[in-house]
Amino acid sequence: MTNTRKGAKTQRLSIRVGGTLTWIIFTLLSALGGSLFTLPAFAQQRTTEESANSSGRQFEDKVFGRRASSTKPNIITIITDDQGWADIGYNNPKVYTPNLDALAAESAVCTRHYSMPQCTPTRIAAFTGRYPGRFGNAGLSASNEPAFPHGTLNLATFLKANGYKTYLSGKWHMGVAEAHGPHHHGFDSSYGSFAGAVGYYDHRYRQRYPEHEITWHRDGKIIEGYENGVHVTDLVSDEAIRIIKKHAKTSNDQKISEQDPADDGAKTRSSGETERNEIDSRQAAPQGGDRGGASMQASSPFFLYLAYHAPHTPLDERGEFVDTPTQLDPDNPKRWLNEDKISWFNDPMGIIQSEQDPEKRLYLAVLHHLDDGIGRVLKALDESGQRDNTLILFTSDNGPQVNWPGNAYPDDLKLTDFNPPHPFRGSKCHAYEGGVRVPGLVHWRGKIPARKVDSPVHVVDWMKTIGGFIGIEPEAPEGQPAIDGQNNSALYLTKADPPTRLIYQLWGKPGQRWALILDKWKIVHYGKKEPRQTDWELYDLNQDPKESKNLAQKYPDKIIQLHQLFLTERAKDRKTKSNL
Ligand SMILES: [Ca+2]
Repeated sequence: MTNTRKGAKTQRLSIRVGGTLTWIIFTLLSALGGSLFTLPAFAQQRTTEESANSSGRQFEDKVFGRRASSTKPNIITIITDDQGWADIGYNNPKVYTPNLDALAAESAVCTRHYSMPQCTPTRIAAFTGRYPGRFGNAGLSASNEPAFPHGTLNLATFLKANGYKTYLSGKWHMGVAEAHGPHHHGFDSSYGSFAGAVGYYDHRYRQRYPEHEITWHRDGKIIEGYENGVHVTDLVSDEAIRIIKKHAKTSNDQKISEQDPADDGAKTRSSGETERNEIDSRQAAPQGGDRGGASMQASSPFFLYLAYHAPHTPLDERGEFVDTPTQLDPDNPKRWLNEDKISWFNDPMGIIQSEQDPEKRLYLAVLHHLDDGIGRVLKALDESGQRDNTLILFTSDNGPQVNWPGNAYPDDLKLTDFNPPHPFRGSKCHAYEGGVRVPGLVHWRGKIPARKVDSPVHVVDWMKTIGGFIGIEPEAPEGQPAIDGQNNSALYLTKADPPTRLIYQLWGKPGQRWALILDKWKIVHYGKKEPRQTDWELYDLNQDPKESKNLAQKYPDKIIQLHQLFLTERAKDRKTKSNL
């Protein structure tokens, strides 16, 4: 009955097609909050209907229409956990991530890709297309509370309503009770943890939340034994690979494997669990067009939300020694026990081995393992012939964790300054660049030119941008917060002029951290009370990406302008304790 209700909700979603550039302009004007200041050249050039119509036709030809593929691409959104801007090889040669670097070499590499300052807020923004404050205060920092109400338009319900099979592999953390799990928010299949960071080998949440400690599930049902003993990066990657293989066409281009992703994972579960999953999978079939068996499934694209737990603490890399938690070697306290025999601590370039600090070396090993998992997912796309028809968006949920107290999990290590140095001010949970400026890639082989994109983009853009790629505009149902963000598909596909970009940052408890970005300008304030105009720091991110020189005194008019824009954004937030 639950699934029947879910399907009815999905069908009621209001979807509007077309008018894409007009919509971009509307979004831009809305974001700018009216005529508070002179529109930049980009906006001025496109404010006439004639210009919009002409450009719109060109845009739709390239993006949605005759010169583009008429087949909707598969979509994979990859979010890693606490991977900072410098925790990837293409930004930092001291990090070994060859698969991500190879992906970057074929992608739009977003040099100013923003997240929110922490896990749950970023996931809300990425998944719903709204800033987390639109739903209430509960999602302004990492939270176990429900992140948004049932029925909220999100990537899964949006894409499911448009013919996609929808999958989650990995971390959810947008309401960790079963009643608010991903299986209630549009996923045909979901696998991983309801809660946030888990132990890498036991897949349990933090000990101080006993009601949420057992969290590893498939389709909302706790998996007996939590897949104990298998590294979380491998579990999440293997699930993604199963999904990709499931959607692969066979040589006759008609049939695909009828094997459900749940089947391959049955080895570690009871037969009863597997039977329940098969039943649930059938019940969760989409309402239209995908009920006729394998040949029908072959025509359905898939959406995979691939949310890795790594490289979040507790860091733990055991290799083949799965019964031995990561620990220092008593005979050589600068080395980890068995380190030389664990492949993740070793790479062909010798990059990881050359790091002298064992804690940093452990972190690099975690990144190496994560990169390997993503590489295996990409390989599955290649080998199944689906790479060219798969759009991939990659980012991290926030900046790096720098220190970790340990003891939050069994065998949890205390770590001090364990991240590689990174070039920005602040780290995880900060509104300064170090907390929110993260790696970002947009990849669609043969469609998106490989290049650097230096204009600011944000995960809150994903909903509208994906809508742009598939030619369908997501629209919030009546009574729901309007969708934030902007459609960047033209920016990636056609090298269109970057629009003026406003980004709104807010992080919650215990103190409030506030920021707003308008292109190169950024205002920041830390304090529990709502910021007044006189409270802001001001930075020029082009000249001073490290945010070292406060220009508030020098440019008072800029402060006035950005403060007014901040007030416009803040007025859209729902200032309630709960998100429900
Ligand atoms: Ca995180």
